Amino acid sequence: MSRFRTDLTYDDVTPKEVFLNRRAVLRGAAAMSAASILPLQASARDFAGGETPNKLEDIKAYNNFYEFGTGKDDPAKHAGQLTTSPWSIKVDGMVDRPGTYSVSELIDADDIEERIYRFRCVEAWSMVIPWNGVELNKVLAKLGPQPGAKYVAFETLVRPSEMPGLRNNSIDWPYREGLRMDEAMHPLTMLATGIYGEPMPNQNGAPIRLVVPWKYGFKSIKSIVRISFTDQEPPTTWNMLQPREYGFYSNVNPEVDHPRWSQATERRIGDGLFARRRPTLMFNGYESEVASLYEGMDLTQFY
Ligand SMILES: Nc1nc2c(c(=O)[nH]1)N[C@H]1C(S)=C(S)[C@@H](COP(=O)(O)O)O[C@H]1N2
Ligand SMILES: [Mo]
Repeated sequence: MSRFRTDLTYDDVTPKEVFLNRRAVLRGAAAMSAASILPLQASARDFAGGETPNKLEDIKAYNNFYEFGTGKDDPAKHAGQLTTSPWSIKVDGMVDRPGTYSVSELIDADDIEERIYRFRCVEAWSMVIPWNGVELNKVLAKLGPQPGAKYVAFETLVRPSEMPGLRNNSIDWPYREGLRMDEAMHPLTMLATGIYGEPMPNQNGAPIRLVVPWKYGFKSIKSIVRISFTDQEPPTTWNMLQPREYGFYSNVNPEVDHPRWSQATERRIGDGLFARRRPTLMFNGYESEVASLYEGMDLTQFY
């Protein structure tokens, strides 16, 4: 982990211990009236520069998950009915071990860790979220991408009986996202299975969702049922809808505005209505880790 921030105080704790420790802490905290932030920071690895994580209640109440409606409170209202077990994920395309996998077949419990990341939505709000999950590269390595595979594409479940938002036919379902292979293999990219040591809340993308902390939130696709390996840049939902507003890369960039609003600042959820907006950081604060992926690319063209 030395390639990341040096302010990680608990590097000697193995990921599994971190996760189990967090569960124990959480049981203790639940016994108290308010869950305290301090025990969390003692068990999680901080990739958010020491910023205070949002409260679980905020993380679960203010969401984008269009399969359940377009309102920020629709996922919390409607996602409870989603059946997340059993769950299967189809793996196909340019890969040595295609097939249909359960979550536990894809993810080794020993690889689960807890990381606090900044999360920046393209609509200029942000949160700080303690995710539980694994580095995506560990899962991809198990599947065996073939040398010709240049991209990984993801799809979300389409189940109209449980997802009222699918009636909105302005989106060509399933929700789709994709990453270039080097982005997918980057150690900051996670497949997340929980938040604050609890199983992933349905509204946040249970049972398994992507987390790419240096990109706008819409790249972090929820409730994944398909992972495909391809040599072509895959179609992605927001780019299909509004190519001028949403590019394939979607890296957080305070210097490249959305055509309809500035990306220079953001509103932190939970800060209160009159709080000062915060400056948005290049690559959401992960510049030293990820800028090299885009060397030589004009970021105003590849937005
Ligand atoms: N399947 C699916 N994934 C999705 C979305 C969606 O509508 N459907 N919304 C995206 C957007 S725009 C954001 S900002 C994040 C929100 O994640 P959160 O609700 O866990 O904060 O999920 C992303 N993943
Ligand atoms: Mo978003």
